[in-house]
Order: sequence, then C-alpha cells, then structure tokens
Amino acid sequence: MNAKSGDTYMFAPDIETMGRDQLAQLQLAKLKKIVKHAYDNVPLYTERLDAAGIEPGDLKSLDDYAGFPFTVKEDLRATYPLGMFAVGRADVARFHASSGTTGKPTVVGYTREDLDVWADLMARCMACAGARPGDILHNAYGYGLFTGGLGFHDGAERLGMTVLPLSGGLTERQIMLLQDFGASIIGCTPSYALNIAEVGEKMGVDMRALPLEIGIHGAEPWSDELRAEIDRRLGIKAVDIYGLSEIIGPGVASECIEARDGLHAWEDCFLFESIDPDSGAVLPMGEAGELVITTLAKWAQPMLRYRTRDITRLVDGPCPCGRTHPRIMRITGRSDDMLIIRGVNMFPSQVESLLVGRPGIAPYYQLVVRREGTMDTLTVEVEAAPGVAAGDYAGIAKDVEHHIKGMIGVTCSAQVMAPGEVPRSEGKAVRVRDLRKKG
Ligand code: DLL
Repeated sequence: MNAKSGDTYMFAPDIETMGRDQLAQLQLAKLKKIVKHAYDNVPLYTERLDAAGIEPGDLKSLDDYAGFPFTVKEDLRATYPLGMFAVGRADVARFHASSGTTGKPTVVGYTREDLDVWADLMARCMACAGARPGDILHNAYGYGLFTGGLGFHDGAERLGMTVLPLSGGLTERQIMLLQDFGASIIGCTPSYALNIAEVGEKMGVDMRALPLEIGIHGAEPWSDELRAEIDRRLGIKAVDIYGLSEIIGPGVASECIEARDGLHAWEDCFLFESIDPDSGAVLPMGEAGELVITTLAKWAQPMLRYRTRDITRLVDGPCPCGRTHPRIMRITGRSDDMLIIRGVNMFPSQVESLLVGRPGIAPYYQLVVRREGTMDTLTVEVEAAPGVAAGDYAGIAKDVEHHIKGMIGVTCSAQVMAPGEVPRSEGKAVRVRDLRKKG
C-alpha cells in the first residue's frame, strides 16, 4: 500500500481530476435528467414544482436551479414508507433506513444501478483516504438498516480490498482480530475508534504497533483534537468521511490522505449548495451555512435540494492531491443539535475541541442540558484521566468551566467523573443528554 509512499492513487482518475467547467457541464446534463425523473414519478415533486410554477424544461443553467423548492426530512416522514420513490417496488434492490431515535425511521432505497454507483463512490472515497486493493478492511460500522456497514463493505469489495465484516461491539474480540488478521484499514465512527484504543490498551496490547495504518471515520461530528488523539493512540492516520442515508449513505465526500484538510465532495454525482439556514438564500463559496445536496445519479429515490441540516463551509481551490472537486470543511454539527445556552449558540463539537487533550482529562464527555425556570443550563460531564487523584477533580472542573466560558462564551458547570463513568460508544456517540423535555 502506498499511503506511506505518498503517491496519489485514484479510483476514477478522469473524474477525480476533471476540470471545473467540464464538471459543471456534466452536472447540468445529469440534473436535467434527474429533475425530469423526479417530476414525472414522485407526486410530491410534481405538486411542489407545479405550485412553484416550474417546469423541468425551464432548467437551462445551474443558476436556474436556485429557484427550485427544497426537500426536507419531514417530507420523507410524511410520505413514509415509499412515497418518495420514483420507481416501482420491484425495481428497488435494497432498503436502508436512517437512524432516528423516535418514531418511524426514514426509509431510503436503491435500484441495482444506484447500488453500483454507491459502491463506486465508496471505493473512490476509500482510495482517496489511502486504502489500496489488497488491503484488509476491519469494518466496525454497524451492519443492518444503517448505511455505514454495507456501504463500506460494498465499496471495499469494489476497490479490491478484503473485508472483515464486524459491526460495532464485542470490542475485545475486535482487538484480537486486529492482531490476528493485521488489517491495515479500519472503518468505524471516531468515538468507537477511541473506545477500541482504550480497550486495547487495557488488554495490554500495544495498539500503535499493530499493522493498522489508516482509520476512515465519520457518521458523527468530530474535531481535529479527537483526530490527533486517535492518530496518537492507534498509531494511524485518521481520515474524515461524510454522507447521509437520504442522499446515498457514506460516500458523499471524503478527505484525501495527502492533505486531510476538508472532504472532497463528489460533484459528478451530487450538486452541493450552502444556504443561509434562515432565509434559504444560496451563499457564496467559502461561507458557512447549511449544506444542501441534490442527487444527480440516484434513480430509486432522487432528492432535489435536500436540506441536510449539517453546518459547514464549501471550499474551492487546489488540493495537494490533485483532485478538482471542492471540499466540505469539517462539519461543526447539525443545526438541530445546536444548543442555545443563556442566549449563546454552541455545538457539542466546540466543547470537544476544548476538552480533548487537556491535561488531567480523558477524551470522553457528555453535555447535559436542563431547564431551570425559563433558562437552559449546561452541565459538562468530563472524565478524569486514569491516575488523577479525586482531590484534584474540583480544580479540573473549575479549569474546564473557565475555558468554556473564555473560548465559547457559555457559562456552564463542569462535573468531573471517575475513569470509566462516561458511557463509551460503539457507533454514533450520544453527546447530549437533553433533560428539558422531562420538565
Ligand atoms: O451516518 C452515513 C455514514 C456512515 C457516514 C458511515 C459516514 C460513515 P445517517 O445515519 O443518515 O448516515 O446520518 C447522517 O450523520 O447528516 C451528519 O449529521 C452526520 N455525519 C455523517 N458523517 C459525518 C462527518 C450516516 N464526517 C448524518 N462529520 C449527517 C460530521 C457527520 N457529521
């Protein structure tokens, strides 16, 4: 494998280095087809476009598209389970569903052709992240309705890798398999990577000495500080990957191993926009806003201008790897996860940036939100690093409170817990416990 040698390796070189104008032409051609397909086959789109006075044939340039209506997660819920499908049930090769904690899941589906495109995109993402044909993928993303496990599985096979299909959990056994099979690539959420590092260390395994070289982590917000912690504890290079079920699953964008500085957003298969979450206005390249994605190559369930709720920035410009696709910068969080504490807006990932790597603290935390009267209050539960004396907890708590106030502007109280007391993650970590709804 050549992640070490530094050679750039591409799964689809013609596409990955395509000129910007050519990419835009390709996008327009695909967009015209997908808009017509959605309009002709999904009643919700027929009604929406008719109501907006838009005919698919009106679309003459990518700029015209800014006037098209948005699609939101609620549309999928309202048409549950199959109302937004554009093909007959028998043409759906597979269903997945998005992780929702309450109520009905959001169902998504793929034709055989869609699955093919998805596998290609995932192979491209993994190659971009430094994986090579012949590498072993230790796949600890959950298999099942969640798109993580099977998305990585199909992509790895497409790239020519060897897959160990594990899912999350049974962590001690995972460490044993990492030792015995010598996987060079691991796929799992960043929070589970940290859990694996901790369990391995407790078992007395020198995790840094394993053949593992690269971690491909996503499915939840994480910070550069957590990346540095994973790099250090597992002796690997941790790379960010992004996607969401409604659009295709993982495979929408990936960092390159060369720069690890923003995720190449695959413009040949998706159209990306950043909008002002309040007004819906399209923002110029580089400005932080809500990411809006249109699927250009998904036939079972096309999505037009889908509001992801993910807050990020799109950045254009050359990347050392030579890929021309713009980059999605690290996602700060979902607008739904933004907390407003005493009038200050904040995301859990900002707290993570401050906590991870601080002396005396282990990299595990949860934010607890309560309502006192009309005011929301925040308690940050952090864990003491092993070996820290209980008598030092109060001082550490004061230090954390001080830093959060100083850097984020939020007044909170910090509670230092004993080692092991903050729950560990095997998939998507629960970062916030919202106790407001319980009164
Ligand atoms: O999490 C798909 C996925 C699987 C992505 C494996 C990467 C790796 P959902 O369960 O539908 O799909 O959740 C999608 O997770 O809208 C983001 O809020 C969040 N998310 C996904 N990747 C990242 C990332 C999968 N790299 C939702 N950074 C998205 C931050 C992420 N948030």
